[in-house]
Amino acid sequence: MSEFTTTQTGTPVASDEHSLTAGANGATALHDRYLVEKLAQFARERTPERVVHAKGGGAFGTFEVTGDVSAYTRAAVFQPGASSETLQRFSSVAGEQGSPDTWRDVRGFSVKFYTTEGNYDIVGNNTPVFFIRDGIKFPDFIHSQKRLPGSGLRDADMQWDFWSLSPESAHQVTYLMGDRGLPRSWREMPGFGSHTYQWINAAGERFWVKYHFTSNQGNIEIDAAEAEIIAGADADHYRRDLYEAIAAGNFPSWDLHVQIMPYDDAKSYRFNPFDLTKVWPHADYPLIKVGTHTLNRNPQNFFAEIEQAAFSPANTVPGIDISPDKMLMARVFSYPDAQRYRVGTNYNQIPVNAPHAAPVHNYSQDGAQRHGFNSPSTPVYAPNSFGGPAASVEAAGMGTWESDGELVRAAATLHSEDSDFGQAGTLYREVFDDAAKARFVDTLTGQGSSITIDEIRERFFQYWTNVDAELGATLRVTVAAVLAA
Ligand code: HDE
Repeated sequence: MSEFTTTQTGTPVASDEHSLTAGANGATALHDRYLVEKLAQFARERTPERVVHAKGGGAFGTFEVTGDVSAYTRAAVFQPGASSETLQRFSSVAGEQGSPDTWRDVRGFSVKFYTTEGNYDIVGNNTPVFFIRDGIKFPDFIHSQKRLPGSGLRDADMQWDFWSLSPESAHQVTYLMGDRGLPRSWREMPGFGSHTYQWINAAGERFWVKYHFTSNQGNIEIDAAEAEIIAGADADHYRRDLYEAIAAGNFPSWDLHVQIMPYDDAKSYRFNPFDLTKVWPHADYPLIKVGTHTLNRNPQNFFAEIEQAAFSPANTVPGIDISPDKMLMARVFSYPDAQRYRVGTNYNQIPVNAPHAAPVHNYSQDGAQRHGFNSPSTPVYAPNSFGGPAASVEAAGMGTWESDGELVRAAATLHSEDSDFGQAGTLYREVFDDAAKARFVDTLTGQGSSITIDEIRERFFQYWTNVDAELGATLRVTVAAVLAA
């Protein structure tokens, strides 16, 4: 016999099909506890979706170190020969839970390493840069990409109004409107930590670092027409592709590389190395291989293990820290804040978020849904004289940097070659081949002709002229032709 149905508290119930009623045709009794519990539980099945990166999917995996970067970081997860369990989540940024995977967008690329020194998260994207360089603009940027409050529709005018008034977005928008905006699958795209992070070695020496995950499946993109067909036919195309590949034993993998900048180079480098709208040319800082990340286990329960997963740039481990990137500093506040709201105060006690290879010792207590706790003999405060956990600077292996100055609201001091449009122009001219350039012009022609306000369309032309004068001139002609048709 199979098990019988019970209430949430384990009591057998009498029926899966019939409510308790006064006679077979009569009123339903409010004291049908099982009916009430079942409906109440159902009404609470959803937590709020992520305000950005709502649509996604993921899997568990293994990260194996094959290189030797011990000269740059003491982090156990990156020491020669180390192997760690991982969780990865991929996502789109702007669309809601049910939105089609193949809408043009940046894709999220989050990896949680369950290390012996606690969880380490790299929460990046499939592009190495971002639209803005100060977190204070993020809510405005996202509002402009989401939906109008009245019609509930996405809107080219507000998207291009924001972008054309925020010239620092040009590099990322060039990636987005190029082929990188439409990967064929999550398996066939790269990932980047994007920000500059800090590494600290066993001797306490500091380095600046950028992460690159290169896909062993190659980088494969689809064109806009194909993306549109897939969006209609299978909104979950990427989620299905990943799940089916792993279920069939076809495990996707990425090699993790880093670029390392000596600590003192940051002061005099030609670009501000903490500006998230810039890449570091490989000629200056070549890629160094760290190891390979392989996804090899599907979730058993999408909600418990993927929807409730909480990734955060605040989750660092000894030998790894953040940098003076204003975006990154805003993010280390924002993610745990979002997760306390979205998942709940004790979100880090949920199995997928709790450390799997390191113990937790601290004085946090109580709060909704708590189920992990210290023994009653552990003191509830620090410092104490009863042998409770004590903090250790040596164990923490934290990063530092010098900082001095008045409290101001100002852009970072310019380095010699800081410019909003320079690297965007290089990407267009030197990285895109002729076919990619043609697709890019097509996409931008569609974008430019969907702007309805002349002043914003004029700023759109100026923005692309600043990226590349010839490109700007071409768009004036192609957009005019569409509008005249
Ligand atoms: Fe996020 N972002 N973000 N973001 N982001 C979130 O976290 C935020 C930024 C990224 O798979 C949220 O738990 C701010 C850059 C990914 O679960 C939220 C700023 C990059 C994911 C949040 C940024 C990202 C998120 C939504 C500007 C790439 C999905 C709910 C300072 C380098 C993680 C949540 C997953 C998710 C805030 C900018 C990537 C609200 C304030 C830059 C991949 O906390």
